[in-house]
Amino acid sequence: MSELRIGVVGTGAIGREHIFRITNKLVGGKVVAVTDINEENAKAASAVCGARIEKDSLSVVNSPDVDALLVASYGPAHAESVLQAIAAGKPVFCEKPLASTAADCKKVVDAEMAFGKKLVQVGFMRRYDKGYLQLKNIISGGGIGAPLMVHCAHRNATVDPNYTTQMAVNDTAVHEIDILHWLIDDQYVSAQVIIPKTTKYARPGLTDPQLMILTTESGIVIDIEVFVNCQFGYDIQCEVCCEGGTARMAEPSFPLVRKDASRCVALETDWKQRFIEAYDVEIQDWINSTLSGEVNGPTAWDGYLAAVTADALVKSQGSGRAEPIQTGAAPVFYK
Ligand code: NAI
Ligand code: ISE
Repeated sequence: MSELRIGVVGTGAIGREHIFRITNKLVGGKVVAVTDINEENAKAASAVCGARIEKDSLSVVNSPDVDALLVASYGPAHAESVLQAIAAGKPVFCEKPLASTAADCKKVVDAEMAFGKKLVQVGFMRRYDKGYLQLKNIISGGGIGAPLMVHCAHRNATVDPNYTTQMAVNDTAVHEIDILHWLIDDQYVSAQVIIPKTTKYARPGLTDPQLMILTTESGIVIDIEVFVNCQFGYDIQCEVCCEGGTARMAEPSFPLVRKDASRCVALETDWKQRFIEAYDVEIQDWINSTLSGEVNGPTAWDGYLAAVTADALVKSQGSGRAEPIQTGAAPVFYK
């Protein structure tokens, strides 16, 4: 196969971003079919790439000219499409979260293992981001010793009115949940959420900011500030404090401007630009590996680990206590 013919389920913000990059920037992939429960979004996506519009996810999966599926619908709808793709034996890239419950993630893991070959890649694009890769190299190189603590911030300027307190975990912190265990090569054992004073900019009923604490098997403590109405920009921070030094992720580069008796450096305003290179590398890698017959990005098991950890954090949002995390060892299939 020299070209991967892709069907896309979900053509909202990131669905259209991925369709645009596959069509105009990357090589080896072509979007041939799209579907969305919102007809206008499907039409807008079709206008970007010329793909036909199918009635639903199953009709995309079962189209003979669709080699692989890209799922960018709403989290609770992901598992159904991914399971359809596995049933058809077709590779599938699924945006995070793999599913909105650990139980649904487990269904995907079980179905994939029963099929007997990896078909699923989860959209944890930070694993392709230069800043995190640089941190990983420094830490695994051993030059600054063993990690003891990790300090992170995930700040959005604002969020949609339908964003909920639980989404701070499932939609937002899920990126840190995935990237941090990969970065420090350790397993989470407990999760806690501490609720500070809520900002006046949060819509009524939304708890924002939240401070999330994860501890690992070896005793590393991680704090993640999730603040989705911070007003000033899109700001992702990560600093790893080790026995012999610290490593802080490089900031995206902008010119230093001197003006009005101040020195200013711009910030990104949303995820689309902040991680644009990571998304490009991620989707190109998915196309290449799928064409070569070997899906090799973040796995369904990674999606399951993230969901189990997210469940513990959500439980702690209610209890205020540190909640245990039990995932069990990764099946040999995923090692
Ligand atoms: P969105 O709301 O802009 O788009 C979602 C689209 O899916 C909508 O057009 C909606 O009508 C459609 N949809 C919902 N259920 C469907 C179904 N059953 N069948 C077909 N279409 C369906 O949301 P956005 O921001 O594009 O997010 C989509 C997914 O991508 C989410 O899971 C989100 O967490 C993830 N995401 C990942 C990012 C990353 O950094 N990796 C960034 C933004 C979103
Ligand atoms: C969004 O869904 C994403 O995945 C972005 O990467 C994240 O920064 C944002 O907080 C989420 O809402």
